[in-house]
Amino acid sequence: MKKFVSVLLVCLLISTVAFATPPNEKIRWSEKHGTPEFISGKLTKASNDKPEDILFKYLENNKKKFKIGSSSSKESFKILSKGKDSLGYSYIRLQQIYKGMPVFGSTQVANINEEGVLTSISGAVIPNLDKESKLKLKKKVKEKEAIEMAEKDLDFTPEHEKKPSSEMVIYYHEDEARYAYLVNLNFLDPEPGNWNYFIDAVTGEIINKYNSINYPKPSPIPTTGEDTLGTGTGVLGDTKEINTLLSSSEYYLIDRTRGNGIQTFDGKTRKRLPGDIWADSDNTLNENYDHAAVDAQHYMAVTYDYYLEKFNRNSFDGNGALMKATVHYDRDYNNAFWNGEQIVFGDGDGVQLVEVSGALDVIAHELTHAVTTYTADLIYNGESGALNETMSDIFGTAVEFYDNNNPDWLMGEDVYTPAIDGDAFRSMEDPTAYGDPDHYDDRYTGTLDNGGVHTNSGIVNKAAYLISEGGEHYGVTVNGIGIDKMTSIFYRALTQHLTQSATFSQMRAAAEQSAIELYGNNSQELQAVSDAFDSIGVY
Ligand code: L5W
Ligand code: ZN
Ligand code: CA
Ligand code: CA
Repeated sequence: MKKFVSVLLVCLLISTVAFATPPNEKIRWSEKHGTPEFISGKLTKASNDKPEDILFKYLENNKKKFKIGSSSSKESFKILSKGKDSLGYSYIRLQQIYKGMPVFGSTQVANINEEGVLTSISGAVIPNLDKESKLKLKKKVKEKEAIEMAEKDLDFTPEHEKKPSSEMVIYYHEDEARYAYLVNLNFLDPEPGNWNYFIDAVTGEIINKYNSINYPKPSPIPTTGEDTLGTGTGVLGDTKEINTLLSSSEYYLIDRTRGNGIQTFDGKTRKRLPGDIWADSDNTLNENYDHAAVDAQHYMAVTYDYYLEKFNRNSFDGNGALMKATVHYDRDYNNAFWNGEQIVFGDGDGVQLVEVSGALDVIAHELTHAVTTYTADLIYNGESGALNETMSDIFGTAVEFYDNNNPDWLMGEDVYTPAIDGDAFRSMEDPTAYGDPDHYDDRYTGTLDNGGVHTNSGIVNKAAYLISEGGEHYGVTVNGIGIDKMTSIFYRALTQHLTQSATFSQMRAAAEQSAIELYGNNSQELQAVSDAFDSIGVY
């Protein structure tokens, strides 16, 4: 009897001290890092502790899984942000750190439900940093030298918009971790650039570089006056309402009725940002030169309304951030972009493109880049960069359907090649129509376009299309669930589960987890997601 009691005691002790595996724990392991990239299930017992305490206790108890060596979980992760979602989950975004330094691109996000149960944690951790030989070397390069090396590499002398900056990070690249300076060079002339350089802090080698455009803050503009409604003619000749501000006898393209505002600026065909706040004398914007500004102001408002109505998201940061656009940027400029602060629209050359703000899907695409920055912050390179593009195409298209004025699964058709009917930049229904892949086996593996971010977006674009509309693809049949459910799943994935360096495989896990949370374990919605990802060869 005594022996039985002591065995029982030992068993009890083991089950409480050794933290038995949760019964429904599901782990997807990162092939690259050998650490979990997505864990879901009832990972902890219900608790009244603070969500961050629940998370850090879990991390501490699971240190071996995450391979963080002898450091404590608090020494290995820092909280980046936290909040609560519409289903009552608390989410916490983490940054991996090593000896107090951030590990570039290694962010994680955890979800804790209302009962205080940790239900998911995603984002692969870079393992065994204490065994990385290059992290034992002495740093020899000075910060100033790193900036000079990056500037020399540009092979032109830019007119800087921001003072070149440098930050020391741990950079994991091609299977090894090194100390690197992350140098940022930001300029508009002779061409727009927001270059990130990774310079080895020991050898001075340029390990990697990429351009993710970003610009400075605008000059002050009128904030007082009377909120008014103007009318205007858009790029395609249609009439629409626009929110304006009457101040000192001028009507400005300033909408104060949405979040912290929506503003449109005139670039006056120069390469300057933001340019001058748009002013009109009579609140009727029907001159040819006005058309691009009318659409920018109106379509930003439609995009704002979409995110608020569908996801209760107040502007791109969820906190009412001011939305800004500059039209008439440069001469004949065939592009539009989000620069980290605002949208920038060229007038197009009239052959490849007309004034780019005439396309609602393009405006919503660009503003979604901002939503992404404030949520998963998908790095604009390789697979995470292609996912960043996919998110912008999905919500660009979703806003077009929300506005319900000839919506389609094409991107930019309203402004693309005015002399040719029915074409576009891209198609989500059939990416191959524009040379983009619709299956993982056909992905682009070169280095152009940040590793093909606008090409490989076709792969998950196709999956998103199939989840919504259904269809057969490579012998797999997907039963569509409609655009509202499809976008709810991708929005949840973006805001609750995806992280900076997410891969296509993590995208699948994030979408499936989101479908489970929204619609249940045995739902047809989950089945549609799984089938669609099967059909594009992403597992
Ligand atoms: C619109 C068509 C392509 C959006 N940006 C883009 O990342 C686009 C630029 C202008 O894909
Ligand atoms: Zn884009
Ligand atoms: Ca479209
Ligand atoms: Ca066309």
